[in-house]
Amino acid sequence: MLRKGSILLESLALLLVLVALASISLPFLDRFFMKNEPNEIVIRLSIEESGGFNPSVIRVKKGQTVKLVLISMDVSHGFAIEPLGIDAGIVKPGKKVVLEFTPKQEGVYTFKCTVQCSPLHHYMRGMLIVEGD
Ligand SMILES: [Cu+2]
Repeated sequence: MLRKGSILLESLALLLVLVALASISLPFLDRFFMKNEPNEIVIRLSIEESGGFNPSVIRVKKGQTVKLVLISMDVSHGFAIEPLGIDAGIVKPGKKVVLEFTPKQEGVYTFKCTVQCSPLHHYMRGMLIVEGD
């Protein structure tokens, strides 16, 4: 009787360890298996309190078409680079929005969230650096 109980407890402990390991390793696996195409940049969006845009600085080449894959990790967000006339609209939780554009001018541009997503929403910004050849 006692033996059965301890086997059950050990199995439960093992299961907990496996669940913990899976939750720790999944973000790494996601990064590993999510193959980026050339010129494809994945940006994960979280409220500013959890880090905001990740990455928050992106570098692209002038005249080279770039594909931005926007993924919201929590609530609805927006994405706009106003000086370039780019607005991805709403990026819903768990949904991907893909945005393609070809920067024509070198410079440093601010991109920002356009949806009131949290108290620190107005700080949710990033930087797009367009480099020359
Ligand atoms: Cu926001």
